[in-house]
Amino acid sequence: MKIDPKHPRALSLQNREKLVWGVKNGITSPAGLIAFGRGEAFDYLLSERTQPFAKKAIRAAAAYLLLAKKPILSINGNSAILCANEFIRIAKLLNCRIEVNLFHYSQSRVKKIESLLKSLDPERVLISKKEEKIILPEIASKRAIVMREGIGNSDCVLVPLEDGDRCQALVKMQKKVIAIDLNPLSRTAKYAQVTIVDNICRCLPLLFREIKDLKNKDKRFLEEIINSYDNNKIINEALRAICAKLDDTL
Ligand code: PTJ
Repeated sequence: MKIDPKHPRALSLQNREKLVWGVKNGITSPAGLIAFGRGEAFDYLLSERTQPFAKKAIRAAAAYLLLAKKPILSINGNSAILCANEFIRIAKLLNCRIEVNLFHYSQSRVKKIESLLKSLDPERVLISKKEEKIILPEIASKRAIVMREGIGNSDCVLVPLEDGDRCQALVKMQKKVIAIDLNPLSRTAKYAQVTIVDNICRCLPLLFREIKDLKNKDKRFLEEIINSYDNNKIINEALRAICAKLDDTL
């Protein structure tokens, strides 16, 4: 479908088309369309803007990723189809890799997402290998299947668009978890060390810029950002923004 760029909801419509294309081509899971719709509902309540609390979270996320010894970017079918280029840019800047990790797991979809990323930059993708796979404990879905060299040995994981037990399990394993989730009520949002309550399409370019700005700062400067960051406060600010939006409308 051709979308008129002057349409007031052009961006959202373009993203929907990308996801539909992703489903037709075996990259995105059909359930990804539903997940995207849930995200859009929250985005609407957040005025479809990157709010100040999201900017604070983006800064803390950049500090965590820069301080990490072995950061990794986890990608699923939705984030791959919406933002593969941004993942590659961030991975290059951090000199880290991207690992495909799926809820609706299938070997074929893993391969397709890996190929998509490989076509952009083969060095940034952690290609899955049978002998490298391990199963993380306390995860009820196939998201538990990870690569030892990737999420397995990482100390900081970027986890976009999921609501589940993986975040909790990763935190329990002493890893730092940065979530991107428009739903501030989700389990992932609650358990992550940093929750970016924003649309992935808006916040990843901002995260890239923030990492670039902070890249040459010393360790103490980055630690101060983290020490003064309070994720519970950020979640509360997000919830208050949603309530204020509803109050204004009533
Ligand atoms: O590719 P797979 O198999 O790994 O599956 C991916 C989905 C997204 C289908 C899977 O992880 C899933 O079912 O996720 P949930 O439990 O529906 O959670 C997705 C979360 O992402 C929800 O809280 C949504 O509000 C949020 N979300 C959806 N679209 C966006 C978003 N957050 C930020 N930006 C978005 N564009």
